[in-house]
Amino acid sequence: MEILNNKKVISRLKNAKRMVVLTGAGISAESGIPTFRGENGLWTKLSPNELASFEAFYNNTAVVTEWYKHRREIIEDSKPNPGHCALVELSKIPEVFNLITQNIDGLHQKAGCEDVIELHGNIMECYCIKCGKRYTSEKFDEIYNNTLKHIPKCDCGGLIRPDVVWFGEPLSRENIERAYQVSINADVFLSIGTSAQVAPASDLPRYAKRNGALLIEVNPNRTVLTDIVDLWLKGDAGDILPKFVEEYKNVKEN
Ligand code: BJW
Ligand code: ZN
Repeated sequence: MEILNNKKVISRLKNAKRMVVLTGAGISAESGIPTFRGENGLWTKLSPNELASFEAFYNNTAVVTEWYKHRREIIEDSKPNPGHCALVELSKIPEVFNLITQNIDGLHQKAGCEDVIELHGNIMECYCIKCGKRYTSEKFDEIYNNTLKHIPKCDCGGLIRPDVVWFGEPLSRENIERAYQVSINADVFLSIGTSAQVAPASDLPRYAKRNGALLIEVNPNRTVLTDIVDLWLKGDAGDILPKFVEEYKNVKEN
């Protein structure tokens, strides 16, 4: 059974020149990385506000540091799945392709995507909150292992934190501006594996649609976007995306 079976959708895909993809935690679920919300979400057990904020890090440094170290170890052991790989193939088809991710796991890059707009940072990088000195994960681990209470500190005495964006923190201006720009110009916008609940990333699909893009969602579950999308491809990204890419190639060629 074909997943692209709607004439209007096919004709808009055929004429599309600019495609934008926004990914969330769901695309990495099949690589063994837990999502944040939902049934198997990280935060069904732990409250997001208790962990992913600067206040949490400052007041409970050991707990938050341990949480990130644990997640980094899962990510280091993980591999891109067929969903990530299909996006590399997809990137070669339209004239203009942009990939925006909320994920901090670097799996799109591991799969071979060269230009990824990372909205929420990358878990492999760290920096000192006082002097800004940057630390690799290897250096971080070295300091972590040599610190009695597992609270890594910089030479200057400042705490070392992961280079991710927590609640209440601004996103990199350059990245979010670029993300808005490409989304507004998109002919097709794919929202993949995100609950679309966290702003400003969650605004991007809506802006794209308002500016004329065909909006497609890939998700096994309904989200706050599902009612406004032009096409909901219900299922796991690792299953849907390889099929989507094959059928999209045919649409473009015929
Ligand atoms: C599958 C699948 C499969 C499963 N295939 N799919 C009220 C109070 C306080 C704050 C706010 C407020 N109202 C608005 C805000 C702002 C806030 C916000 O949006 N909060 C909402 C929760 C209400 N946003 C911010 O604070 C942002 N900053 C900001 O606004 O700054 C303003 C500012 C300006 C100037 C100066 C100062 C400030 C920052 C947001 C940062 C988000 N950070 C996190 C943590 C990153 C680090 C880390 O990983 O620990 O980013 S939160 C977390 O959520 C993470 C994710 O990137 C993000 C989005 O989650 P995502 O990817 O959508 O995952 P899930 O789990 O929600 O969904 C997974 C989906 O996959 C589900 O739909 C599944 O069905 C699906 N799925 N398996 C495909 N196989
Ligand atoms: Zn420092």
